[in-house]
Amino acid sequence: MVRLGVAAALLTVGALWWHPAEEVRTIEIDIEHSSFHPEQIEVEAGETVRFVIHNGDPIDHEFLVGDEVMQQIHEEGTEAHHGAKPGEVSIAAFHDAETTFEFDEPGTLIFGCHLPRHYNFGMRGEIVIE
Ligand SMILES: [Cu+2]
Repeated sequence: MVRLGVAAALLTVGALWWHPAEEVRTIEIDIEHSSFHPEQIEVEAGETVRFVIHNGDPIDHEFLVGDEVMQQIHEEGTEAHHGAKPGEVSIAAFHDAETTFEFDEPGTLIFGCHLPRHYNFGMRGEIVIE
């Protein structure tokens, strides 16, 4: 009976492990000299992506996913720290951070940093959702 129980447990773990809906893709993003690399990302509608951001700069940065309107709100806003909302995270100098975001609909979104002058300097990238 113990052996059966173990086999059943292993099967359950296996089923969860391989279930396609559980799949989360990891995309790594590097920050160097106040710009993101890569600057363009392609994802699929319905996909959940875990972004791991490596900040190689001696200053703090942010990684915020959203549309043009959202980016403008952050550009004018004063939120000092990010981390609680999906797709929004602050990355301290020479540190790594991660955030997970689910893309529902096809279209284009932007990721950007809104510390003073960074976004207009070009600290942004594009996410194409297919
Ligand atoms: Cu920045």
